[in-house]
Amino acid sequence: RCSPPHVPPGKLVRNGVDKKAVICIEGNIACGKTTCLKYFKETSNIEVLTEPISKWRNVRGHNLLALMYQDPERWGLTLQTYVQLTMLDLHTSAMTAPVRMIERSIFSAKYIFVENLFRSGKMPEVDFAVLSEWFDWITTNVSIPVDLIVYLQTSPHTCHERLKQRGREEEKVIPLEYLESIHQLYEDWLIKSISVPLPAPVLVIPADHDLQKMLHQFEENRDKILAGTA
Ligand code: DCP
Repeated sequence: RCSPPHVPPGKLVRNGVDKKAVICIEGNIACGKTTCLKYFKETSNIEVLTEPISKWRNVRGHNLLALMYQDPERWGLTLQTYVQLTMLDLHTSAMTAPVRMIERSIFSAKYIFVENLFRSGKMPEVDFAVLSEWFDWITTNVSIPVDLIVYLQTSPHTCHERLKQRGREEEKVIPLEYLESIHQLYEDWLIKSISVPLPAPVLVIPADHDLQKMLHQFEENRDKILAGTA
């Protein structure tokens, strides 16, 4: 994917035709995705789509996120089916600006969170099979363009500390081991490139640092990120 020097960030050109850029911000729970999205939303003219967590906490009065953390065997499929729907909705909505930044993606929902539930024995194989069939159908039949993945790479320990600090009620039961499993899956996917396909090139940003340093790094990488190139 090339972006010639005379073309401003966010205006990818492929075969001479202007193209919009879609950037997914990925990383472990509490790695700082919200800070990254907020920074770019405030300092550039782009469209930012945050994870529909408020929907997951209230589907016609039901808190699927809380149910999943209380009893993953019973409610993992329920939450992840709804996550898949809400992420599909985000990916397929009409773009309102030349550059779109999305918090996570339908890909990490499947390759990281569903995979983790299954591998840890918390999701029955039959539930995993149904989610996989849905995912395969969607990704075969629906266009989900992604130009760049920005990976906010943290240590699980940092995420655990940030998680405790923010004190989101549903997440109080999350142990360090859970964050370690999510971390491992992210590393296998985005760094080692094993196990599952990469939908786009990856730009890695070390994200264990304090806020000031993180903002500095976002600024340093601004042009690359907004151009959708790694
Ligand atoms: N979650 C899940 N399955 C998914 C996606 C998310 O179980 N497919 C859970 C993990 C978290 C919650 O949803 O408990 C939302 O977490 P995120 O890490 O996505 O969002 P944060 O607000 O924690 O992001 P950050 O702190 O990086 O800004």
